[in-house]
Amino acid sequence: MGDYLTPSDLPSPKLKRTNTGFTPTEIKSLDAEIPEQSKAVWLKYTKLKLLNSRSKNEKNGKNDEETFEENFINHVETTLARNMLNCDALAAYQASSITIRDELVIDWANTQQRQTIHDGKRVYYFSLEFLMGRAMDNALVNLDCRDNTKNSLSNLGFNLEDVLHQEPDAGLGNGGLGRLAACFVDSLSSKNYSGWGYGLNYQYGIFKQKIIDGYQIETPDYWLKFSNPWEIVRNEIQIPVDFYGYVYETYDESTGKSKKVWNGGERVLAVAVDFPIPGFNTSNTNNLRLWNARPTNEFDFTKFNSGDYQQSVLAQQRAESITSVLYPNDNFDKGKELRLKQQFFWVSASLHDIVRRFKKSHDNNWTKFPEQIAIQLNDTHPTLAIVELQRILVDLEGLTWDQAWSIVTQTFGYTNHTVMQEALEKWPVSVLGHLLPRHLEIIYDINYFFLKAVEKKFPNDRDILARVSIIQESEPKSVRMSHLAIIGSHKTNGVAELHSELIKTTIFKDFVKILGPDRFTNVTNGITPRRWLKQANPELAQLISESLNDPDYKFLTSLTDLKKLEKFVDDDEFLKKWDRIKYANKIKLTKLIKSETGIDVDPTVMFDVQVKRIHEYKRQQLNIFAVIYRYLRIKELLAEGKSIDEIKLKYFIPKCSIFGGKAAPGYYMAKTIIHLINKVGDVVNNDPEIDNLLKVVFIPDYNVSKAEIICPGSDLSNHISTAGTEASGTSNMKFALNGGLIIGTVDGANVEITREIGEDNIFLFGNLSESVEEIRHDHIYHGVKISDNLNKVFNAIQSGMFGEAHEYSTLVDSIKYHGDYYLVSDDFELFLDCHKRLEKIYGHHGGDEKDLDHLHRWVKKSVISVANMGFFSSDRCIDEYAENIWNIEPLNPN
Ligand code: 26Q
Repeated sequence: MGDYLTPSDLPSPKLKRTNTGFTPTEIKSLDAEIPEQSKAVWLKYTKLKLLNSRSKNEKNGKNDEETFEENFINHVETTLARNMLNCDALAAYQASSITIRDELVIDWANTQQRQTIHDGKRVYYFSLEFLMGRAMDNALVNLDCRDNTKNSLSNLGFNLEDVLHQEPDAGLGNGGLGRLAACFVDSLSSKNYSGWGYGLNYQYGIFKQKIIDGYQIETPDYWLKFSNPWEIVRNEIQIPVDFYGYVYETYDESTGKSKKVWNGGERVLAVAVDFPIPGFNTSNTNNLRLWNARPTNEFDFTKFNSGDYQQSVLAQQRAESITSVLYPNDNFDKGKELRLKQQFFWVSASLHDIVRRFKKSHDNNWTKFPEQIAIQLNDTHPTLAIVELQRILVDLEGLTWDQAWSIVTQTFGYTNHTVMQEALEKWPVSVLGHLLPRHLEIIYDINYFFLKAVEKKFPNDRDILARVSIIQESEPKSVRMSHLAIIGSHKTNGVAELHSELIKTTIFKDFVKILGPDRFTNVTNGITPRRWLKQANPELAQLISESLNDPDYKFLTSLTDLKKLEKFVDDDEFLKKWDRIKYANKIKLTKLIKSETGIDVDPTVMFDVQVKRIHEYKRQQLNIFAVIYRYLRIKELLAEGKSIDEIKLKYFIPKCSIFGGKAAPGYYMAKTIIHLINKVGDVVNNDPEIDNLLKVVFIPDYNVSKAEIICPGSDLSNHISTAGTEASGTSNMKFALNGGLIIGTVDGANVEITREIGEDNIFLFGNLSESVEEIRHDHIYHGVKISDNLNKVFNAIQSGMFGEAHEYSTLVDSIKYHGDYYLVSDDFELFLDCHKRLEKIYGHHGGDEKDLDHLHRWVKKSVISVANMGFFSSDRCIDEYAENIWNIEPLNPN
């Protein structure tokens, strides 16, 4: 926490100042020790409220623009050691960021001090991923100083957009789960909660994707190349984390009982790096603390003395590899020891940091721990935190097992993000026991006590014990992290209603029987409207602000206000303005496409988008097969002598299919899908007969910053996962909030989006989740039925139309001959039909303002959708967690 105001020239105080913030009593005594003369000097200049200082906005009579310019130039000349003559856009970005950060840090220090004095409950969001994207634009939006900064930069000779583009994305996540964590910390600050994020400061974020010859090539994302102006390295906060070693039992003289001692074999230091998280329209500024792994100064003297100096140094260097790279798997569990090491390093450092802060104000009053602290586990990745807290309390603090376990379970909540078996985390007992021998013992004890209770409750059911055991008696024998997470927390939640129902009735149904239905709940995901509306789509946000007569953009923290937009649905002038903004956003997207792929796209055609991680369950293959079908059919019609105009009028509206997304580097099938999309693009886009009827684009290296351009520029987006597989999806919300319509299956949050916006405003198709199991069974026993249309698509692929046929045989065969697990064949015709339906409604728009049909049919749906998306703000979501799981309340800065 903020160890602000520790001036070296203050006389050394009697009270030891630590880096866990000051309690009110400490402030008084520290204050009393500082000579009045020195205090006067501090008070003259400080911006912090610690010493009852001046208000933060007093700026010596300068206006905001002048203040920015002065601070900017100061940072260019001193911090960056540059000057007017050699200040390029990168330097301008760095100086701007540090200038803005200076503001943030004051709010942040004041917030931390206020929270410490208030001494209320705080939530800690443990996530191995925070997919933050760019920080500068977001800070400008949340601090409401974008216009001033734009003017100042222009006065200084720079263009704000160019400067913003210098910032690399903070890509510390794979996809939905990581971006959700980023939206959550934004909402925690904006809604005045005391909430910190805890994670890892990877040196390499999610890889950069290049497309070469249609293939995905991964290159490293060294995002810290030019240093990171947003990070505050807290070199003084160092927490040792141990691995390996052995456990022994000893007699504890103080208690007269025996106790376990873990003697670690390798020690690594966790060094804190803090990121201030600004709230929108509030000075509440929370902290995101990410850890760097650093070697200790301790040396392995056994190795040294045996002459193995080199080895000893190498082991030290090994330490840094722990936080070096983000694992690039999304929804797939791949058990590598380094990943487990990352997990323990992170949760152990975070917990010791939290416990240290707790002990400072509450000594050893452990029963207060769950009244002061809530910890949310973002999926099972931080599950070891349950075991580590139990170890801290029992082995290090001397609590009894039961006392400790009660504290542990009251403290933790667990969020599940998947029902798919291949994504549920399991660790071989041997791997876990080698890395963390004491933790494995504790896991066995937790399991023993749990199974004993289950046996008591269900004395005649032997099978249930094997099903719910934390230990899976498989080859290799494994630890099921989800079982441990459920047992060690007081609430488990899913991330959309359908998903939360599914976990209760399928993968965790035994736990519902044992623990009761109240241990499970739903919190439907949300997104932050600051980034995903104001920042990504300033024109639409402005139109909304004007139409709602809300000049301060209050709707951004009260998103259900959007409902008032409904009164404009029959106002043609309003619909035209709305449509013009969409068109302008489509033009921006065509520029991105041109610069990324060289392809010219006509902005008047329908933009049909699917951007997300590439995964068989998300079914990009279904989409590209439908595109191939469309191409083949257009070619047939042309061969029959039909003109392009006739085809446009009677068969297909002109459209551009836009794809984007990364495949996990080891995921062959996903990479094949990317290759097919690109090859189809090559053929279609270079076919001189096709005109603007069809284009196929793959935007390389899809990331948060590109999503900010793509979401506002789509007419239609695809959320077409096999029913029951996508826990929630959050990009569906981003598109809908920006006035795009959705084509989707009855899956994840699509269900609730439909409920909110109305079924006339979304295009749903496909088999339902309750039928999936039966259909799969059918595929295996009666074979997969391929329709004529789909067969034509397969034949085209197998004819070599899109490059070597054998490159796609695994993909095609998985459907034709290997059970079509994701039901592509079952949903294909339904998908085509759904397209016919929605294209009739879209009409032959062609960007024509006088096309009232398009306005009244399509644009009207767009307005109604946006008007009813208020529910999907991550603010609502955070309020639900606060109320139902964390039991915390906001702390207003005023
Ligand atoms: C596990 C073990 C080893 C290595 C990696 C992983 C791993 C990494 C990332 C497992 C899963 C993930 C990410 C999962 C994810 O993003 N899930 C998505 O979460 C979103 C937010 O709740 C949902 O909207 C999506 O439906 C869900 O797929």
